[in-house]
Amino acid sequence: MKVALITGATGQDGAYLSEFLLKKGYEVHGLKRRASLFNTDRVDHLYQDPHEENLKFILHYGDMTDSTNLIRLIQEIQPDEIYNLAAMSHVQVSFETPEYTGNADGLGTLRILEAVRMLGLEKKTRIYQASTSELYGKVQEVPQSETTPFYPRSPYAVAKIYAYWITVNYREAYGMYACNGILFNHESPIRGETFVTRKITRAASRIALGLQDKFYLGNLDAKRDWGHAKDYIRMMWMILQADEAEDWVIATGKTTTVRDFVRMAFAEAGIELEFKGEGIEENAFVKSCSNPEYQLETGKQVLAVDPKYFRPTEVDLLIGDATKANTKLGWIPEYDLAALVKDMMQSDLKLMKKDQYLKDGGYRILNYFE
Ligand code: NDP
Ligand code: GDR
Repeated sequence: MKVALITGATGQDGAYLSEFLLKKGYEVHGLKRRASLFNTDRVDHLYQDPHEENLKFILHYGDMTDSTNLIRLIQEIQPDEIYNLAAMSHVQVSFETPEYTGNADGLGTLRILEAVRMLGLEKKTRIYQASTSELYGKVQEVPQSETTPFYPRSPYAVAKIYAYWITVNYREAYGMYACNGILFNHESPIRGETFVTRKITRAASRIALGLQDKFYLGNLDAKRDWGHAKDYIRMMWMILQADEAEDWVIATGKTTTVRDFVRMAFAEAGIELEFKGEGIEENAFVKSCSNPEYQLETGKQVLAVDPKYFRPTEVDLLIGDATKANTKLGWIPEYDLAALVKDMMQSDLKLMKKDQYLKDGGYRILNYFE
């Protein structure tokens, strides 16, 4: 039985990966942070009472900023594979917390690599590093592949570039099996609520159900290559099963504007939108509503641009070339963008109905505009 350690096990990817590895028969250890409330929603369905015997899913308290903690855990767990997914992963927030982001995302990766080296596990433990299309930043070349030069545009991307290169360096210097997965944006029904896709599917669901009037976004022109997290976590595992330790781009090869993602999400609820104006003057209105369940008037405004969501430096266009992963590892994504939007909208419409029941029961419902 293989043993895996997943940092960031409570995040979107960590939750899907934990489930995936458990199904493959792994013993899975996850790092979770201490919080003042329970923060394990995404993995609660995998939870096992720690008093049981033969536990297969074990969560440990830890933090990427605490070397002693990471060294002790790796020594105790002796993992065959480490998936380093923990990170302050929000690009806009990294402009507000640049030092912490550098520490957790950049130095945190060094701490994992160095712990494995110090403990003499270089030949036993394989390491996956969660690298990102944000490394490409300012467009140098499209589509972006393993050979495209980097030009990071945020404290997050700069921290991740350190993590990328320190992973390559430890591979070359110490012969460690350490790989970067350069993953383009991937989303799901359990995506964090403040990333743009989930913000949109939540708002579209709430507006359809009459729980919210309108919502606000920043740059509607940004283009992203969006895939489904379930397809991408499968590739993380495939990367660590390959004969050679290498770096891999994972992407769908298609790009879409934020504006079109908004259109697709509302369309999933039977709502057609019309966009008017440009830049910070841009707004979206209901053009038609074909779903008799939702009482939306034609002409009702549902979206406005708020410059507070503009980034000091933006990444305008991401589109990935995953030919190497397709041909060498046989990775083919099962979801396209339409299937992803459908999955997210179906889930959020169901989830938001809970709020509708609460509202009908007289409870106050909060709208989140973050
Ligand atoms: P999430 O933000 O959903 O999850 C991040 C995880 O890291 C959470 O479990 C979080 O804990 C944990 N974490 C954050 N800071 C620390 C810390 N200091 N110590 C320990 N744990 C910490 O991210 P995703 O699942 O979407 O992404 C996974 C990884 O992949 C990240 O490294 C991200 O940067 C990278 N990535 C993501 C892409 C995407 O499109 N999703 C694309 C490319 C790369 P908590 O739950 O307590 O907050
Ligand atoms: P990104 O994802 O920055 O690509 O990083 P995010 O969903 O935050 O932004 C995508 C694009 O949408 C634009 N945008 C908005 N973004 C947010 N969050 N909120 C808004 O209101 C809004 N309006 C417009 C952004 O400007 C941007 O252009 C994600 C994270 O998962 C990273 O951890 C990961 O490395 C990269 O994807 C690949």
